[in-house]
Amino acid sequence: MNFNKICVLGLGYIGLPTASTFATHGLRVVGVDINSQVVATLQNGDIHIHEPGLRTLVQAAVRSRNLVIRGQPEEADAFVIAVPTPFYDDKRADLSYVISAAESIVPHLRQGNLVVLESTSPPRTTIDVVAPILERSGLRPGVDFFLAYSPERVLPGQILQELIENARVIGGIDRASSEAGRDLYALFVRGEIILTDATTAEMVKLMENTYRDVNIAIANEFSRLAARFNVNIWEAISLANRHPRVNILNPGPGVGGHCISVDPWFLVEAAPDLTTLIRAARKVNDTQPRFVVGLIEKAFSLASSPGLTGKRVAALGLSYKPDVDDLRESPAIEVARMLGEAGAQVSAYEPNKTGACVPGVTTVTALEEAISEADLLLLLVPHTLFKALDPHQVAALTPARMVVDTVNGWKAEAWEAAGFCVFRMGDGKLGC
Ligand code: SAJ
Repeated sequence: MNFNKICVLGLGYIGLPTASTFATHGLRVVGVDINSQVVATLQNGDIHIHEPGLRTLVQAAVRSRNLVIRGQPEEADAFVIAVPTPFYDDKRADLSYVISAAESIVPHLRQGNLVVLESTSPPRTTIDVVAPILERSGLRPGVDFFLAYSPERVLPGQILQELIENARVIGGIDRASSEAGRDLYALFVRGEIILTDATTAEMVKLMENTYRDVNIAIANEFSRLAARFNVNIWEAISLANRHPRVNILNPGPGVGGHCISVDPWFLVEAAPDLTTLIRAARKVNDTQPRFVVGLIEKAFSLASSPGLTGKRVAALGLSYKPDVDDLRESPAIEVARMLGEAGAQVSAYEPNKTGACVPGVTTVTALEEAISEADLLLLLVPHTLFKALDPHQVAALTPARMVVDTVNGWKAEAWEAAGFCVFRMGDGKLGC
């Protein structure tokens, strides 16, 4: 199938890079977002998200005149839906953005078009939710137009490279739809393109992120065991990983982001009777911030200053992982919030989103401000900037002499040599 013009619905972390990449590969692309602020920002040549290389790519796409930004879709050869699928408080998938995006395509759908859903969705969403909406156009999926599911699999921080180089799974509702999807993505994907059916492709995406969640959960559970048995988990993991068939991931303050902490719930929702392990892993990762707060309480107790009330804590990092600006579902925020609720005075500094307004957390715009009146420095996210800090220079800027490192981001010996008492998460040998 040939494509001249496509519409990409949703201009977030996935949609914007995807739309821009299609545009720089010669397609005419209409990038659509329902948020008028996002539309205005992009139309003014700016971008609203932080991702290495994205600004340059978007500017090149706009300059080539192949990418235009609109608030509504229009007629095109293909429609790519890349809107968010958050969850409700009870962890059920909120498909309202997918539904509205599909509905907005209906008036513009024409014979021979291709529609691709990229948004992570519960199994059967393409067939049971998207197809019936598109049928309201009077056209039949698989007969009059092609319909496929193709998961995005890119890692925030490396999106532009992975978008092109990762293998791409395309699941059509029939063979012709899979092949139409392949023809579209082959315009820029250099990784292998593998064709399957729509529901398998949906499952593949959910399985990948659930697999990672379960693996991080076991690392987090190991970190709790290490504290109990007076073992340094970081050393233990590196030794266990010398086994040729073992690859334990890193423990930390929990699992965040809009993917790994959300997607496993879509499987739990779809089959509650079959997902005991998945649910248990979610519980371990969701309760890890509580474990971190316990560690901080322990640190103050060992320093003969028990309790959290009135304690001044400099929380370093609020994003869900290093070197990104994304705060969604961030366990670092959860830790900061819980400390505040327990009476501590938390000053949080996130270098990638200095102006962020985070409910329940006091944020500051400079590292010096966060640490200048602190009793304890709490490393929550191993940003490159934080890992590179010189402990002697930090010591001169803060009265704090205690450090809690939840991510093994700092060399304990170096910080101890600068006069800090270091408490590392997952290190049973606590104290100085
Ligand atoms: N984390 C740990 N320990 C680890 C690795 C990660 O605690 O060893 C934490 C991170 O700090 C973060 C969370 O897990 O809070 C998730 O981070 P991540 O880097 O594992 O994954 P994401 O959410 O940034 O991106 C994932 C990727 N999926 C997989 O690796 C299977 C990416 O390829 C997907 O495209 C993305 O989800 C998505 O959009 O679904």
